Amino acid sequence: MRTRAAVALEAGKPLEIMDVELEGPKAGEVLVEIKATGLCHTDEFTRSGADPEGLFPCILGHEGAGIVIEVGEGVTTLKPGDHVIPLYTPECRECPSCLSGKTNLCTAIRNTQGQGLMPDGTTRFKMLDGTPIYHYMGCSTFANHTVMPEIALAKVRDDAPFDKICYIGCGVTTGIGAVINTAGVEIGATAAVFGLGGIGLNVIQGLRMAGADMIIGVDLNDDKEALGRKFGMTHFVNPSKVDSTVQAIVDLTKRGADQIGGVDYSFDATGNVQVMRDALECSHRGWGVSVIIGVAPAGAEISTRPFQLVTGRVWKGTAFGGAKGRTDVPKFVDWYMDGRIEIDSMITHKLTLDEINHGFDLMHEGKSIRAVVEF
Ligand code: NAD
Ligand code: AHE
Ligand code: ZN
Repeated sequence: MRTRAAVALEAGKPLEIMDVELEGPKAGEVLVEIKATGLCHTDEFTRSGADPEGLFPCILGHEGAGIVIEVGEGVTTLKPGDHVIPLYTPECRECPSCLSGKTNLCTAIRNTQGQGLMPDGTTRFKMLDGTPIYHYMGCSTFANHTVMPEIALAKVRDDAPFDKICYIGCGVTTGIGAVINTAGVEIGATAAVFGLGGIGLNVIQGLRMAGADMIIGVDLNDDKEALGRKFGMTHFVNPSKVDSTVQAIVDLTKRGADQIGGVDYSFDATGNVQVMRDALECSHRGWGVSVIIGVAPAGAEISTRPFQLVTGRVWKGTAFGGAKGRTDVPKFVDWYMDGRIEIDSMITHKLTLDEINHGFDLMHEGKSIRAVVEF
């Protein structure tokens, strides 16, 4: 079939909107009509050329929602008409990682996914001249239709609005999941969140849900302060306005007779490795846990004095908030529909596919939380 897509032809170039050819679903695969997709900073990271796994030409996008149109041979858990959210972290429930119960990082199709291919080693998308187009994060939601493996689709209730629940496909689940699944934040905790964008604000929302007492937001953009406070942030630090961000956070959190200071939990949602170091070092001696969410450019490395870890701080990372997609994503949709999590006010801009490049401009200008393309 022919469908319309925003294609990343080359690193660093704007996406080009064009008709592309899409082959139907093979065995174990599903054809999905994408109804809405968010623009996550990770799409921009790959578009820019900073992603060591970036391949071109490709169809980016991994934060979508849509409807099943057709299922391939052997598909048993989905049928045409089902509402689904694509999963860049699939859940096969059979691989050693899924069976371990210790991680959400299913390994069933990760190798081919990282090569921009379907599990059989081929692509379903082609340009009209026959040039293959790579898939992206196994999703490619910047297309009106896409083909996905059955194990990479979460079936969700059909009364939930696509233009809101698409955000559960990455940002919402990553932010809230980082707090609940990865950090395991407890009532009364203190926390610092670095980067108050589409992910960081969901970390703040997750911290409020978990019952954190003090939630310190950190961002270079002062406009983020009001947004952060709306979702539960209690204190704000702009690193450009203090001598040391770490010291500012330590000073805010000095409690008890020893006056040591430091947060119980910190989160990096910037992708900047110096920020990751600050996030670790502002966590409390003896027990602070610092969670890396941000994705750093090719070649970037983190560093700190080992003494930071010797003295009890723990450095962790999280992908998709540690969530098991087919199991947890339908629950996140229920939470949203029950009014237990906020999404609507985080969708700051709605765009057509033709306007998608404007969505990246808004992201760079710090004007959007999430821009969503509706088909
Ligand atoms: P975003 O562009 O919406 O937000 C980034 C925020 O960080 C902005 O508010 C910006 O002002 C702030 N910022 C940038 N540099 C800063 C600095 N040096 N100090 C303080 N604040 C700074 O991006 P997003 O969509 O929220 O994504 C955030 C990061 O999380 C990206 O690196 C993205 O690739 C990554 N991400 C990771 C996962 C995962 O599963 N691990 C999932 C989604 C996104
Ligand atoms: N390709 C990059 C890594 C990108 C990355 O870490 N992606 C996260 C999801 S970001 C969603 O917005 C992820 O799921 N990582 C686990 C995985 O298996 O990719 C690089 O540096 O190579
Ligand atoms: Zn994302």
